[in-house]
This record gives sequence, C-alpha cells and structure tokens, in this order.
Amino acid sequence: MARTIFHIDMDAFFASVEQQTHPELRGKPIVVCGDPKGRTAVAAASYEARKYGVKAGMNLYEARKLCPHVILVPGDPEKYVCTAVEIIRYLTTLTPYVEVYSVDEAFMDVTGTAHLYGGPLDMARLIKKWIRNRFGLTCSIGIAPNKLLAKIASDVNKPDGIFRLEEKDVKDFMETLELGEVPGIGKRTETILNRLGIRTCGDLANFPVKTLKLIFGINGEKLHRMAQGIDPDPVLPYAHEPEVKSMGHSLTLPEDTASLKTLKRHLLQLSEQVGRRLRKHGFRGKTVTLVLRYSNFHTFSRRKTLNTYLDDGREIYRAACRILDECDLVLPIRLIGVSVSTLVKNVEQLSLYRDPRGSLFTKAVDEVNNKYGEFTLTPGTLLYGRSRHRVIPPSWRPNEERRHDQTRNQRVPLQGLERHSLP
Ligand code: DCP
Ligand code: CA
Repeated sequence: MARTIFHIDMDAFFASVEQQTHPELRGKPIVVCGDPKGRTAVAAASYEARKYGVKAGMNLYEARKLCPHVILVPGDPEKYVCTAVEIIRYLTTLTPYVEVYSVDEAFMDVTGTAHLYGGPLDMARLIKKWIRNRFGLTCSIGIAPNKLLAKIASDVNKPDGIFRLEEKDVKDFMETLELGEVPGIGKRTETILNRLGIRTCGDLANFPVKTLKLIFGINGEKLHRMAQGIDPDPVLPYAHEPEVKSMGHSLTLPEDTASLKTLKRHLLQLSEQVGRRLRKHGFRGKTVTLVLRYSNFHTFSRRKTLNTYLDDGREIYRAACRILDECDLVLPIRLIGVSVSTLVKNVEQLSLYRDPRGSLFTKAVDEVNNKYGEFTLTPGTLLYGRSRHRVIPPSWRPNEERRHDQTRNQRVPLQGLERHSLP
C-alpha cells in the first residue's frame, strides 16, 4: 500500500523563535550565534538576513560584511529545545508515528490517519495553523510516498509552504532534480558523480548500477535507488525508541586509591567514553553524576545539574572533577563512575554554539575512534600511567548497588533503562 509521509521543517528556526520572543526583532535581519564577542559562527539567519547572503555556518565577520546592520542575538538552546519538544508532543496527538529527525525536523507517517483530518493537505494545514497559533512560527511541510521524497519536498515551497509529491509524479520530478538537492548525496559524492557526467537524479538513475557499485561499493546501489526516489525506510516513532534515561561508565580500579590525581585520570577516560556514547546515540544531557565506592564497598553518588546540555567528554570531565573536589573522601576508592542524565535527543546542531572548531575536532576524533577503535585518539593525559581497560556491555545504573564489583579492571558502561523525560 502506498504510504503518505510528512516531513516538517521549521523555518529559520532559532532566528524565528528569537523574533517571536523579542517582537522588536521581527522583520529585521538577525543572526543567532554564540557569544557575539567570541569566535562563533552563524547558527541561524532570519529570512531578512538571508536576502543579503547571510547564512548558517558563516563567521560573524563575513555576516557583518554582507549585512552591516545585521543584529547579533546570542542563542538560547533551552528555549529552542522546549519549543521543539512542545511541537513534537502536539504532532504525537495526531498520530503515534512521529520520528524526531533533528532539533527542528520531524517525519510523520500519516497513511492511516490523514483521512481523519480531511486528507493529507488539510492535515498539513492544521499542523501549520497550530504551530502558528501557539508560537507565531512558520514551518514547511513536504508530503510524499517516503521519507526521502518528503524531505526533498519540504524544501520546494520553503518558507511557510506545503508541497505534495504524488507517486505518479515522482519520475518526472526526479528527472531534473539536481544532485545537491538530495539529502545523503554530499559534496564529495556530487563531485565524483559530476566527473562522470552525472548532473541530475535523472542522469544518475540512467547510469549503469554496476559501474556505480565499482566506484561506491554497496553505496552505489543506494545512490541508484535514491536517484529514482526509492526509500523503503520506515518512520521510526519516537515512542518506539529504546528507553534511555542516563548514560555512563564506571571502573573498578586495579588498586584502591585515595590519590585525586589518579582518580581524575580515570575520570577523564570515563568522561571521554560517556561523551562518545552520548554523541553516537544523538543524546545530550545536563545532569552529571559521579559515583564512588569506598574500599569497604560503601557506594555513594553526587550529582550536579548544569545550565547547558553536554555531550563533550572534556566538559563532562570538568563537571565531574568539580563534584569530586567537593567530596571529602574518608577511605580509598575502589570504584569510580560517571554518568550523564536529563537527556534530550537529536539536538546536535546546538553544538555549534561552542567554538565551531571545537565541535569539528570532536567529530573528527569520533570518526577516527569509530574506525580504528576506542581511544586511538585520546587526551594526552591518558597516555601516561596504567594501561587502559576493556569496556564491557551496558549493565549498571548509577544509584544501584553493584552486581559487577567482583571483577577488577573493568570499565562498565552505565545505561539507565527508564524513558528519558522531556524538559
Ligand atoms: N543550526 C545550527 N548550525 C547550523 C545549521 C543549523 O546551529 N550550521 C541550528 C539553527 C537552525 C536549526 O539548527 O535554526 C535548524 O537548522 P536548519 O538547517 O533547518 O535551518 P533553519 O531552520 O534555520 O532554516 P530553514 O528555514 O532553511 O530550515
Ligand atoms: Ca529548519
């Protein structure tokens, strides 16, 4: 049976939220960035600023050069996440098949529900009306037989538009579509394809799949399918995602120790692991918990809730060290653990509020470690001292007495099992 999928994408999301919460900014060229005095990039540009060529990813100097009267607004991630969460909650009242795709994008499978709202177009209008009434914000909605096409379609009448692509029109639509318009075809792939004389999806669909497989491996077939607008992936409902409340790691030390220096070295490695795991699963969290077990097996935890959501190992480490410094240790430590809770998912774009070079660096380190193994690249401090220990599978909750204490020298990923709560 043919499916009906929506892709909902908020227009100039962060910038529009700021314009709604600060009416004096409405109708003006603004950019949302980190600290305007610091070295930050443009996270979002209002449509008024885009007219001057200002866009996300630019540095502030470039933005000012293009539009000298542009207004710089420091970002407020909490506000955007809360807005996004409320919108997602509303969407799930229409159908349970809602997939959160990014901080301001969601897919919905409305195959079985659109008729209840007068059909796909009326349902899309209803969603736009609700978002406008509740927040004064606009969004663009793509309606198509699958997620890939719905995502492409939501860009067609952006901003504040709806575009419906029906099965019968897919072939013609794809024929002239530029490769760069297809999510999943990056710049590098596009360049290689261009060299082969392929400019549009039509060209790609007509290209021999055998040759594509020789060049791109198994991705060759995928590219060929994408060019034809084929995407069998289901909408993965938010409610069906594995329930995660916290993520962490702990380590039973090779020897009991009271040395803060040694404890902090282990903490750095554990924090890096936690950060990497959070990023891998698209989570950020704002509560950092330190768990300590004395040599007499007495176990306790201390936590701090921060103002921002973290997924960076070094930031987690800094928070955990502050907690450790405030602990009055009375016995040597046998086990140390760190976990992050109060999680939100898929808000990775907020990381651009930090120094963009910082998040690019973290991404690059993750890529190397994903490929060559944990801690191939690691903070210098971890290279000294004892050899590292193996990671064993998730099993530990921060507040529980431990089953896993029998074995020393084990790092234990912590993973809470309750559903993570929305802010
Ligand atoms: N974002 C960011 N850094 C980027 C890109 C985006 O921090 N390089 C943030 C700010 C955006 C939000 O994510 O408002 C959503 O990203 P989009 O790419 O959907 O961009 P916008 O919603 O701002 O614009 P559009 O109207 O084109 O969707
Ligand atoms: Ca958007």
